[in-house]
Amino acid sequence: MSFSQIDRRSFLGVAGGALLCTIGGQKVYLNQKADVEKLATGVTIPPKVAAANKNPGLVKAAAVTGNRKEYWIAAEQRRWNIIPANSNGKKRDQMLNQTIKKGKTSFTAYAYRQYTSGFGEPIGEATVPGPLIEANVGDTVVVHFRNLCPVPVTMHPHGMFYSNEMDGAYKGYWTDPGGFVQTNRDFTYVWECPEGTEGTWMYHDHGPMDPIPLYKGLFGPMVIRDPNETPPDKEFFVGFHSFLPPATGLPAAFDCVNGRSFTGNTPTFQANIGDDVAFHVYALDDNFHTFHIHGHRWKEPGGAIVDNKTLGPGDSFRARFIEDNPGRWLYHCHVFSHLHNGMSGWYLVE
Ligand SMILES: [Cu+2]
Repeated sequence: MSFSQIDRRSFLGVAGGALLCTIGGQKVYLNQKADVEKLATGVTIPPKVAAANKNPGLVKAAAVTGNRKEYWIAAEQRRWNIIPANSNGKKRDQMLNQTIKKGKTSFTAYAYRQYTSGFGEPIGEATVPGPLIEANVGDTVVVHFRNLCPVPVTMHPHGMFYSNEMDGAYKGYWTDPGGFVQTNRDFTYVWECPEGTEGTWMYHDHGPMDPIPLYKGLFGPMVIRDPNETPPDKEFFVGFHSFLPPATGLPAAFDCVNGRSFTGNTPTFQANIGDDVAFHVYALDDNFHTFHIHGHRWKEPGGAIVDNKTLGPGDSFRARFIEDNPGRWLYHCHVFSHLHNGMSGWYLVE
């Protein structure tokens, strides 16, 4: 079943809908609201986490072996509008030039927010997706993480190298403290970027409430650069994901790019003829997506020329090309039910 097939009637219905996950013994369905705070009360604190709560000295700081790249990031609650109204008070789909009628579009999201050193000052708002984590090959990324959400959440990276303790994943009885960061607690993740980790990646919550916090907005882009490679002139980050009723409490499901839905609300990217352009693309929900840019094509590492690339859940890749085609272009997921449920945006080339 596609998320866009979840209509208001099935949302309000008592039964039906595919199983999304089971948390604390409770089943969560794709088409029903879920109370994540209530679900959290059914989750037992794992023994290593309980022991570390009593004796914080049990959590050993991981060694920093490379050039230190440091971040302070909190997970916070904030109101998030998937389709903000324009200056005329209308919620619009610019691609089809029509007003969107999907009812309420605001909910209380969970979002990552970057701070200055020592959690001194926030650097902007908490956002969906979270702040870009970037490093070079040879760096060690140190993320000081603080959970200000009402349920245990974490940060789990793709692409990097890390020890078992730095996984940021809930593993039931075997969970380490970094995989179960409780409300108002901190954890410091240390992730390595040795040779072979260069690429486009992402990070996301992988705590005991997984995947509900991710569906509430806890994910973000990550890039590890090869210092020998010329950086692109323009680069864009495209996160394909969805906001679903169990996470938002909203009646409708939304297919999104970077936290927003429908062309004009999703990011509008801009480049000039001759620019060396990089699109960093990742997908994080329960569906397969395809990334397509009208009027453009790029070369895969194997040499194949593509203009439409499939991504499964948790996949990521980079499309890089020299800009050669002016115009107002669409970029979008080519699964039609996703495209027409908001997974598209503008790419403007002058
Ligand atoms: Cu899609």
